[in-house]
Amino acid sequence: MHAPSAPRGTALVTGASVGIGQATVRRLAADGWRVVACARRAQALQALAGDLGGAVLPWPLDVTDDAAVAALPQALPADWRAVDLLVNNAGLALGREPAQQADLADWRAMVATNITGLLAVTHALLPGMVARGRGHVVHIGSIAAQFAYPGGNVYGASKAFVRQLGYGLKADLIATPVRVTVIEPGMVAGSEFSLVRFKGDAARAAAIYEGAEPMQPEDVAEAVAWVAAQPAHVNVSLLQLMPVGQGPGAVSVHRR
Ligand code: NDP
Ligand code: 8X3
Repeated sequence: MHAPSAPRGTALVTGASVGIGQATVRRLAADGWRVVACARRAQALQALAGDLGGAVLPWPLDVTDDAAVAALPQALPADWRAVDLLVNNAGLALGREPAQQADLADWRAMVATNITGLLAVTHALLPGMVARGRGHVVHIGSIAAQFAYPGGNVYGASKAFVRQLGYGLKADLIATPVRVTVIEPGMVAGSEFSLVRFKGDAARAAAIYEGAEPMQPEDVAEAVAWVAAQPAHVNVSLLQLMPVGQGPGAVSVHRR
């Protein structure tokens, strides 16, 4: 547990109800940030805010709800509107079937959340950062953006979009003090990621981590806190982290 430090500003974290997002809210709050915690599950956000006191504003938000996201900057209470740090964390994988067997609805849901939802939240909050001359956008991508694996098809592609968007935003923001970072974690347990991916099949989800020593949500939260704490003239563009027991995959070869 980190002792609270001097006030740093206002952060907004999407997908804050569990997992990496929740750990990030806790870590940022400990660093002195006031944090708007967004996700669909209001009760979990309330519980989180209850734990952390006035430093956290629970804000139920579905990132695929275009109207709610567009209204966000004006809907937030006046003293929470100047978001200095946006952590685009809400995301999911659905299914791990080969592309030729995948469910199109799963593909659409991943695109709607990981790409379109992330875009909408960024579009809503970025102009304010530029106008105020202060801001940092952190995307939670994935190593799947770079390393393809069987069944990772659209999930990996959505995270490749996230990485490239990060670079593109930085190019557009080059004459501003606004920073952009993409954090790409490898295997993280202790979240609902695999349970969601396998649609509630707990045994299949647990098998992903069997015998491995994955990272925990707190490890990624630490990376978010670190990039946000760099001096204002330093922009960490891309940060990839894996557990020690995970490495870049070999190119696949099919042998008859
Ligand atoms: P979890 O499933 O535990 O958390 C996902 C979070 O996203 C939840 O808080 C969920 O909240 C929220 N969310 C999902 N859909 C929406 C939506 N439409 N609107 C708002 N919030 C939404 O997974 P992780 O914590 O593991 O994943 C967080 C991020 O990290 C994701 O982007 C994931 O791709 C990425 N990642 C995860 C890795 C891992 O191995 N676990 C590795 C690399 C990256 P709610 O259901 O309440 O809306
Ligand atoms: C989550 C990590 O390897 O399951 O982004 O795609 S992986």
